[in-house]
Amino acid sequence: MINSVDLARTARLHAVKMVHRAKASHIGSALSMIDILAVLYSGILDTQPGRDDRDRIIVSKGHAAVGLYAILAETGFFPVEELDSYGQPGSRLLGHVSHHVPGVEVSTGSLGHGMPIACGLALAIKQCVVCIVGDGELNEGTTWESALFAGKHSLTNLTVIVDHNRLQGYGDVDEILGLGSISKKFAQFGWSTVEIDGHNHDQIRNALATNQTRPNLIIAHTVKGKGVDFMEGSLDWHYKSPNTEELANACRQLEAA
Ligand SMILES: Cc1ncc(C[n+]2csc(CCOP(=O)(O)OP(=O)(O)O)c2C)c(N)n1
Ligand SMILES: [Mg+2]
Repeated sequence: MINSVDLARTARLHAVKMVHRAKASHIGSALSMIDILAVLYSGILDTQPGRDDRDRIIVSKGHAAVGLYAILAETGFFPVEELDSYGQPGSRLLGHVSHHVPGVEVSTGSLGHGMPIACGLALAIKQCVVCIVGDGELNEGTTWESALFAGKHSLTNLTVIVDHNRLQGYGDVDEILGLGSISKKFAQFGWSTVEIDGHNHDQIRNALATNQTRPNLIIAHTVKGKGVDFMEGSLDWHYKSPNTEELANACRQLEAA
């Protein structure tokens, strides 16, 4: 079993360096979900590529690709050195999640596609299917068609984790198109729901470990930009890239964590 706390810290450091080097966006989105990914890839699921009976993880919020790439490299899917090529011409590490990268099940980035694919997979196979979606992403109409479908087919091998950081690309999720109670809505569609601290690894593990009798929705309360004080809860870091000084400051904080 990999130590998920160490994995998350290392992945955060890679992620800030990658977006700095590539002058890329979405660091806040990546830092928001890295704890969830670190637990998922710490050995509790069997995600080894090439085996038909592997568990599947779909990161639907594909704009947060640096977080996933850092975790996949650190857990042996491809060499860690390759992370340096992120966003460079010819690299397979593109700005959004690409299935050309070892370990990635589905290319994502156009929001609203991961959940329907996860539902179809969960209907077709017996293994666990876990899908991470953004809270702004829940505004996509496909969310609600998928929720209805999963409830109707009692997809007990399906878990959807909402990265509930309360921000999307241009503002506050509740102000832009409020979701009301996500939990009550999914319960109405036949799901079991649980709310957790999305940065607490024990809570993430426990929310996944339950014996499911229905599709499982985990509402993970998170902080966009988690781990770097000037990025936490700030909309700026959806699109901004850290300059050299900001990178040094971020690395100091993450190394000391
Ligand atoms: C279909 C579609 N519409 C718009 C976008 C542009 N876009 C990229 S990220 C984003 C906000 C996503 O917010 P959220 O799901 O809350 O993710 P977070 O970054 O907060 O984790 C938007 C609107 C997109 N990628 N796909
Ligand atoms: Mg969000």
